[in-house]
Amino acid sequence: MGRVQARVETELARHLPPADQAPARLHDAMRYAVLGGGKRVRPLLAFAAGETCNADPARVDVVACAVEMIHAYSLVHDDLPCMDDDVLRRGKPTVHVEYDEATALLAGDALQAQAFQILAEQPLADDPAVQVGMIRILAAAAGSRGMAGGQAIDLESVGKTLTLPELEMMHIHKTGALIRAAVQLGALCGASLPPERFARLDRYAKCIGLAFQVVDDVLDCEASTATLGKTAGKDAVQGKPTYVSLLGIARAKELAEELRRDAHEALVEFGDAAMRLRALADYVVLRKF
Ligand code: GRG
Repeated sequence: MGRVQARVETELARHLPPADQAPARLHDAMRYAVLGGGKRVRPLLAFAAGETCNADPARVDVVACAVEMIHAYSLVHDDLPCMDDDVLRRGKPTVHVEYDEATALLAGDALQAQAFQILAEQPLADDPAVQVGMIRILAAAAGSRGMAGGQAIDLESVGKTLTLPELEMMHIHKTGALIRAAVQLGALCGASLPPERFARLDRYAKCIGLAFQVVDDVLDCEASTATLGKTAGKDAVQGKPTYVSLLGIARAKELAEELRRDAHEALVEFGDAAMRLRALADYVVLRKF
């Protein structure tokens, strides 16, 4: 993990505009939002999925950076006063606190655009149609039928009681869509998989996407602000429906375990090639921050 995290940090720094290039304040804010923090779960998943089909790591670098830029943009916008209104992210003041709201808004916008720019500019597949398909996958995952749609459902559901299927639908979009895209794009950087195998990878990604959110809800209750590097306990304060509020903490932990088992199950046919995907399923569920 450390090796991939360090590699991704270098690649992200290379793919972001230099901080001294005009408009310097915007570029500085973009780099502040992306560099020097975060677990890099989505890039790790892209690399691990790439390994299952012998992907060229130089290609995976690009999709890993693009997905992480979309993720970083979503965090910057999510922290704005008009959304979650938070002051702490990755152990640092949020972008609108460190800079200002307008800069944070633009930094998020520009990170989203930069993600698609690098996906379009760099060679990712021998067949151009596959590369266009990869751009489409990220666009769909980030858009109104993916992450942004999930965020809209989230904002609408504050103070409401959701059913479990409704909560799941929200998180499949808000958190799960980008995690699925990370796995799919990593795999598409390598030799093409038979549809049945690709579907199994996707099944794995769906399971860990949900598990990630279940664990996030548990950690929001159990971990401290210092450990998380973001404000703990906010879900309850804001009256947000979560797996913990719906199921209780013990059942939420069981659900995360079930999803971890399902994720492993989806990978059975992959043998050693999926070693790192298995390890990441464990990491997502057993993590402490
Ligand atoms: C603003 C369009 C838009 C979307 C925001 C992803 C998201 C949607 C908001 C983030 C808020 C949140 C707490 C989501 C739940 C799970 C999640 C994505 C947590 C943050 O991801 P980590 O833990 O963060 O991978 P790091 O900092 O490690 O990269």
